[in-house]
Amino acid sequence: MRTYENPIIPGFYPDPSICRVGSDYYLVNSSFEFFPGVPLWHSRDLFHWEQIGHVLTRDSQLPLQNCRTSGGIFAPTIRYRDGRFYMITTNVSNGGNFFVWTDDIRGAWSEPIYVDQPGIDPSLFWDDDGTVYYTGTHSDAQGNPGIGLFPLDLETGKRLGETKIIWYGTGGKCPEGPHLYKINGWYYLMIAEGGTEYGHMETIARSRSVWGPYESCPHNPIVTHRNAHRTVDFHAVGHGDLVEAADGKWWMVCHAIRPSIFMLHHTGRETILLPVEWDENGWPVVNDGRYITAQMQVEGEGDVRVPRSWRDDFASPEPEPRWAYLRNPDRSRYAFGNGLTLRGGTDTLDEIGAPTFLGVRQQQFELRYETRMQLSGVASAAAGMTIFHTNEHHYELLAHPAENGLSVQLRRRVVDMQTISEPVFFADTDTLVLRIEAERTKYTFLAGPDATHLRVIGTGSTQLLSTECMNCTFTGCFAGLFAEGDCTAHFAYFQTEDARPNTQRLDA
Ligand code: 6LW
Repeated sequence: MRTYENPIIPGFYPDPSICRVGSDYYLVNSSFEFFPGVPLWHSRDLFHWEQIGHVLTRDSQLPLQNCRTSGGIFAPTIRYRDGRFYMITTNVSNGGNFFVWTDDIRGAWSEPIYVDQPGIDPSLFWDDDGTVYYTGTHSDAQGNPGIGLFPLDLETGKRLGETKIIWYGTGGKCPEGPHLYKINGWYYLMIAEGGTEYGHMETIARSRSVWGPYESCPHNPIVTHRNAHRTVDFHAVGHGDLVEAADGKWWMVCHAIRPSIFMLHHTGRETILLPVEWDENGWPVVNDGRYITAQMQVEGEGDVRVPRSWRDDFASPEPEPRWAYLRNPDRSRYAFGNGLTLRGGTDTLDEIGAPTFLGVRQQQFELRYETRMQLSGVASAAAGMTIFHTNEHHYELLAHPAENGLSVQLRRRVVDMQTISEPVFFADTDTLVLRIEAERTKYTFLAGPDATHLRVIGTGSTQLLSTECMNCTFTGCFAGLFAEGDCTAHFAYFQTEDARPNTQRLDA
């Protein structure tokens, strides 16, 4: 037997969609107001994933200027057909539903081709006769939400027929995240229902015609944790996509949340992997009907651990794919190669703007983040390291240039509350080591002249950076570097270390 860890892609990587080309798997996630858009992953075995880049890498593909928190890019779908990859998604803040394509999965993607269809969660399906169909959310004339279908011209993005609702789901709210599959002569339509919170579920129906009528699976929902006890590893399981592996086995990727404490989560909706069997009546059974766990046992050899520690010295002229900007960046304020240099601008982390910010998604509860920063500029400017969820929910360890040294404080913003700690002055230096110790329910912020002489500057609760404390966010916490105002900050490295006690490390 093989043990693998869920999430297979931890951190704020929601709404996964997957496709297989030979023995290569590709997976994409939604990305909202963060740039580049639609993280793109590759695997050869469904368990080990490498981010190979993003799909939307140009401002012309991804206009996010001033988009609201949790605006921008909603759920994507990735599909492959006749040598070409397609990714279809929604920019809810600018333009709506569109798709892009590429013939080189590690190269650039096309300009957006917009589709004249409201709603979200678009997907593409090729029928045996070559007709391409668009499915997505759609409401009927009475406003009842369901899943709409229409034929699509992939050259132009033009619709080739009216949208017809083919299924309303099983009665859960927000029928969404549809994907169509043709398996053994049946058209299967799998969707998410119940909303992406604790009532989330996956349901499926099938028909002999793509236009329906669709018959609901007798054991729907095929996966949900809506009735699970609060102590289970995952909640809000849903928004799935099916894939047949090269060996003929079936799997589902979907997203789930890991509460830090009851009903609160701060690491976003994360991608998990679920084994799927087909029963004697041709209906899918997910993980034998059992709840999904953090340690999954399946057939196979070799246990799989998700990496937790890494270091980036910013040696290359471009940021590694794990890094994200907030909305479209002013690239003149970033310099990579031999460390990272940030120049502050007028936007701060408090606004719906494009502050000088570069972050990585927080992927585990217990991590140690560290950097070394050299700072110069005016006393009113600031730079440092932040735990950022939205412009109203962020904590930062910030340094101000001061007369003959640096003054360090912990600034915490939670909606209308803002606290700033007493300044700690470090004399005769323009360089500090900054560290954030992340634990399940708190962050500890430290600074000092070197990694062996750090002082605690302050602490902050993870609870107040949790999604449930916000007005609808689909995102999660980042650990990031930032600069505000007239200053230049040079970061020699950014390091993430597994901070679990040895007793909890399966690979220790
Ligand atoms: C996604 C949709 C959803 O497009 O949230 O709540 C949207 N469900 O499926 C953003 O993740």
